Amino acid sequence: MSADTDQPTTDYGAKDIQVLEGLDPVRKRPGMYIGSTGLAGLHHLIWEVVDNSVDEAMAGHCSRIGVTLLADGGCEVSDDGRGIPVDPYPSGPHKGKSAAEVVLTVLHAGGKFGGDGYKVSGGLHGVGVSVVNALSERLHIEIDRDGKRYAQDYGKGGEPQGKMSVIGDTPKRGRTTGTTVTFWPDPTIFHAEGTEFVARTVLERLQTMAFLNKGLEIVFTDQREGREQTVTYQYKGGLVDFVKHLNASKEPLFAKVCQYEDADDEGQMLDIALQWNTGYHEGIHGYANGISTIEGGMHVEGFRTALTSVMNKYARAKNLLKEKDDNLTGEDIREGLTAIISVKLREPQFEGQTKAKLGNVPMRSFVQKATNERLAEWLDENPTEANKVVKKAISAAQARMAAKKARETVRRKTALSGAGMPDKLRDCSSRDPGESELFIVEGDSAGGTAINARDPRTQAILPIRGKILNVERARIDKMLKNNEIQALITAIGAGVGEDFNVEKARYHKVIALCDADVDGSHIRTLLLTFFFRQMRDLVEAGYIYIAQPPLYSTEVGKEKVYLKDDAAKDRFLAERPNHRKEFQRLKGLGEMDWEELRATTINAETRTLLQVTVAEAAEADMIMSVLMGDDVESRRNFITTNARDVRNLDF
Ligand code: 0RA
Repeated sequence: MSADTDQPTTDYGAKDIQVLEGLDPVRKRPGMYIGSTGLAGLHHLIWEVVDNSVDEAMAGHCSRIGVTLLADGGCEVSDDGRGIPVDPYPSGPHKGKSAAEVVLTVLHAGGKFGGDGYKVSGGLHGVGVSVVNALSERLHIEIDRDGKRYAQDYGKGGEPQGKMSVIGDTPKRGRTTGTTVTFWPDPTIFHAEGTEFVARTVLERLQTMAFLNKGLEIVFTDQREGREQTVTYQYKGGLVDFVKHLNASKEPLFAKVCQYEDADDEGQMLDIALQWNTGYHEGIHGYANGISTIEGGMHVEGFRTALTSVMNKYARAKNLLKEKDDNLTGEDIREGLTAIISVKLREPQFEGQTKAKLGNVPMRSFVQKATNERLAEWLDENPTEANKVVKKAISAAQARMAAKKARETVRRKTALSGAGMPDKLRDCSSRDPGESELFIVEGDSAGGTAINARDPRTQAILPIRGKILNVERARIDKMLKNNEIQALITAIGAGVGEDFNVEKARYHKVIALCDADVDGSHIRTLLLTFFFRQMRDLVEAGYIYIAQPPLYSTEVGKEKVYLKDDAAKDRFLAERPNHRKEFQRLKGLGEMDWEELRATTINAETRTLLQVTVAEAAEADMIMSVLMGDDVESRRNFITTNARDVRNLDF
């Protein structure tokens, strides 16, 4: 540039400037590329490599992807695609390197070669395999193409160890083209949580990928010692199978699944499937380029808008709505709906707190238009099913109005009786929610003991009797009529359901204190379900806890010793091999006097509390339904297969 004219002085322009980015920035700030260097980031490496193979599948060139966790800690991802091109660049900054080497050593190289044969799906995972190479201690690639097998190795940080070279011929039968990437994560990068992959995490993601890519076969193999297993996912029905899978633990309102696809010339694609169940909760799951959009976004917005409008039009056309001006709300219509909105697009923009909300505005009208047309068609073609949906929405509307009345009653009661606290509540004297705790205690007698055991300044006790209503089955209007629930809502003081405002909560610790027996665990689960459904923000704020009364007691000399659980008992025995006294299994809170209860369970200095977290709302939604719903069989299956993974729910 010349300073006085601000014009280029030669025809040397931006097109000629080659910025070669090495992999150093990735090792300096890994979080920028993979989100974290914890377990989530570690698994991100797998998603990144698998996404490339899925792209090849989406382009129609790959039908099988294998993911293998090797006994030595590595991860191998193979596909039967065309194989990444290996011919050397004839000129330019990468002269002599193969395209594959460029993909593995140059940041953001993915979409920039191979003409339009290869489009990177982009998004959160779309940072490229070079990032995986940069964060690995070692990486090996093998490519089958043109009858030859090519291979290349990379060392720590993605340093090439020699050139891409032919190591033999491709097998004469079976898979003759494809790419296999094997990497060993660098332990100096993932030092905090280690480099051990979690099979369940990988399986969940691969299953979702298989649902989202109809027909694609994904084979997971764990070769690690003692954990050997092989699982194959392949869904001929794609999203139809996905929706059926999600509704399997519930009772579908009808067997049919509504499904439609669309694409335009801007590269926008959609694939949507939906089915209602007889439950009351909404489960709309959005994906953009295979990435879960937990916070929703334009695709989900477009779907919801169209759904509300189509259903109202249909109900009105068929004279199913009594009042002329009475519309079904979106919420009424979405009650019991399970839907998958999967879209694909160029350059997705992920926004929101967790970068899990799709921001591309044109996607809204694209989904809206397709849903307006195709869902309306589906309703016309399936009148029996359409009728059931409308009926369900109408009854949801009635329940909504009844619930509003019930809420008003609760509110009025609160206003009338002065401070308005329930009779059974023994409140604490502090008015600072930050230091106040509410113990919900099962049974009046244990309640009495807890009242003596507490610190009356900061600890409130609310005894509840019997089993509170099963909230998964009960609609909110019924639930709100229940005395125990009313007392709970009033004591917490922050409203309920859509009116709930966590900032008004009177306690920042709400602690379920239940017996260590079957009834106790049932009541605890019911309480958690209620909090999850109706006071979700309380769970998300980390205000819900589970008290842990001890399971055993024994005597050492004259002193009574309490042991929290079997592990504590084992530790105790290991330390005192000569212990001869009996262990008593404590069934109920009632077996302890108030001093014992204080020491073991209530006193903040000596107790242990479990904090209840909702890490994945969608996951928790399913767990709650399985645990509380009507399908006993799936409940039993779920508990036997996942018992160790649902520790947060502690049933
Ligand atoms: C660009 C061009 C071609 C294939 C690929 C990329 C490709 C990339 C990956 C990454 C993982 N698996 C893959 N498989 C293929 C093919 C160009 C051609 O053969 O015409």
